[in-house]
Amino acid sequence: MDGPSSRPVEAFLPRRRARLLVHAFALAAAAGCGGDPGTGLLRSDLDAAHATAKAWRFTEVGAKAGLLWEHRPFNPNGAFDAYDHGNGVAAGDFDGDGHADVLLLTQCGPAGYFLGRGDGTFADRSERLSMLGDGVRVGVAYGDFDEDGRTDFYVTFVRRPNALLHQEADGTFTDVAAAKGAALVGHWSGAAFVDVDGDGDLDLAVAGNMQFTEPDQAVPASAGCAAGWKGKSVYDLFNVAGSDPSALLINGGAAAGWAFVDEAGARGIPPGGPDGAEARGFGDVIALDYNRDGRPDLFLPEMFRGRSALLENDGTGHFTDVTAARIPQPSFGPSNAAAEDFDGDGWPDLFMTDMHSDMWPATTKPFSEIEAGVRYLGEHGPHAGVGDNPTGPLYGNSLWMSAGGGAFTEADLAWGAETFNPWGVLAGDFDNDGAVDAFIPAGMSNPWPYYPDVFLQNAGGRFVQRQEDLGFLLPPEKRTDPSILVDGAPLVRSTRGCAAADFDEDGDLDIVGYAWRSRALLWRNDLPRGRHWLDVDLRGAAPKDPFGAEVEVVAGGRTRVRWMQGSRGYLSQSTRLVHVGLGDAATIDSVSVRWPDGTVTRVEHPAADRRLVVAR
Ligand SMILES: [Ca+2]
Ligand SMILES: [Ca+2]
Ligand SMILES: [Ca+2]
Ligand SMILES: [Ca+2]
Repeated sequence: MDGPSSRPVEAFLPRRRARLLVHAFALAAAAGCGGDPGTGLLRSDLDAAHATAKAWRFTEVGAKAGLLWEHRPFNPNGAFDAYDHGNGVAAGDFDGDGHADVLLLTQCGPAGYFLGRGDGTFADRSERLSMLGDGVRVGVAYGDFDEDGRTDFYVTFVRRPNALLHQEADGTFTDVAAAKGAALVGHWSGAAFVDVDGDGDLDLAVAGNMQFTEPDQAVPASAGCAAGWKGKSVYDLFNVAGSDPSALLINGGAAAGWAFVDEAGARGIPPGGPDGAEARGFGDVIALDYNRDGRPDLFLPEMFRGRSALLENDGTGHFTDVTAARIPQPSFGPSNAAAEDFDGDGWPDLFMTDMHSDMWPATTKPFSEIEAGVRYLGEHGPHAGVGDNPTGPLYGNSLWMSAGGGAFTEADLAWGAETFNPWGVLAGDFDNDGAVDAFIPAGMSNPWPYYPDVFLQNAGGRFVQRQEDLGFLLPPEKRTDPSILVDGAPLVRSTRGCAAADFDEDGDLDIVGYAWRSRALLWRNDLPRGRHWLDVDLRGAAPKDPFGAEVEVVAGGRTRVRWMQGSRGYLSQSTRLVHVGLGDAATIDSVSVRWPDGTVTRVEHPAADRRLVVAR
């Protein structure tokens, strides 16, 4: 399984259905499926966990699944500078064999590239990304920018040119960033592929961050970490440090050899700024169609000082900042955001996770003494009193629930969406009940106290925290990693980038990520059987990856609306399949796809509990 498969996509569908039948009736047959010589993991082990699952759990199986990889930060000393912002993760079928794969970025040391076998285990092909070893990596996005049918990657860096990795026919990669006009140099964070100008090719939005290193910061010359770091204090980032501008790379298409030109300034992307009050740096970028006019809009969460940007697309890739009118009180310090329909009205809601209002408790304060479910009056968190800022930014998460037509109402506290020390929000229907849930990777690095990851199950009108009974506390050390000492104290384990895909192809979304300065983590979703689902695999004409397409599924008397999204997860990207939980509905009335060019494809009565390919 060393290269992109040339098999038609339908080739793997019968096998999928067969597997699902096995799951539905008896798992005894799975015992004959053999084992995996690479991991020692028996296929029957994987299936047995599902067969016996009575209560819903996530089981962490990263090492057993073959994800043998470690995250290594550039600055080993902790969280006093923005190097602790972490790295992105990508999940999806990269090599075209139908099985979900994983890419893991680290600041130092080798990036991880693991090809999924479809049974929840992986083959290590990390040598294919060895060209990323000479710099501090940050975020990742993927899409087929040159329409050759193979998935390509964009990887952002700190003070080293960003990489555009073109996938070759043999599954290896070539960095073509310089030739394609995409070799940006600066402090970059998240990125998202989406066709913003509607001309049929994928453009690329790249978030610029604050200038969190000193100008003479040396870039590591090899995959080894440099001995010294010259990051600015995180305290400087609030008012002093300048920001690198964000980029909007417009794809010139076949006529231009698939080369990009950065047109951010001419197209309404907020500029960066010099040191001082004008500095505006972003933490990530997502594409969403907030007013459902079929034109992809952008949201850039600003990590410090509450000036995130909701940018409305006029359909030609020119943007107007509508934040003040639509999101009058964004979170103060969000590093990430998700756009999903949490309340089931068919409109995308906007959930921002605010890390930087929460990082001010004394470093000795145990997390059990922190009031996690409240928002504070000021940016200094627990020191600032409880209650919402009446006019300015909100000092905590914010959940902007769409009221239709592009209007939003803030509903974070009403929904129970406030959490502590969150890095990102990975939204998805993890329990297949038809309502979108969210996994919140959380926890600051040393010397701040650990705070657990949070799982928000959508209970209809409110989230319920389920992380403890679902198994998200990291065993066995839970609070710290005693094997690694920083300043004489055990390392605080916390989670950063993560992404979702159904790696074991059992019909539920699993989660892949990593713990800071620790190993890769794969949370296998052990959802008891019974609820129905559909994965919609959208094959566009131009672009072939139709990010932004809207999918409407009618089943069991309910209509659910989802979107094919590029950036999903902090600095990360999740499966390109549109996963739809159907609850008790075993049959589907219809699936309608609105493609980026506005045309609609409707499929009547497709079967549930399978992958449905819809081609333009
Ligand atoms: Ca694959
Ligand atoms: Ca390609
Ligand atoms: Ca385009
Ligand atoms: Ca799964």
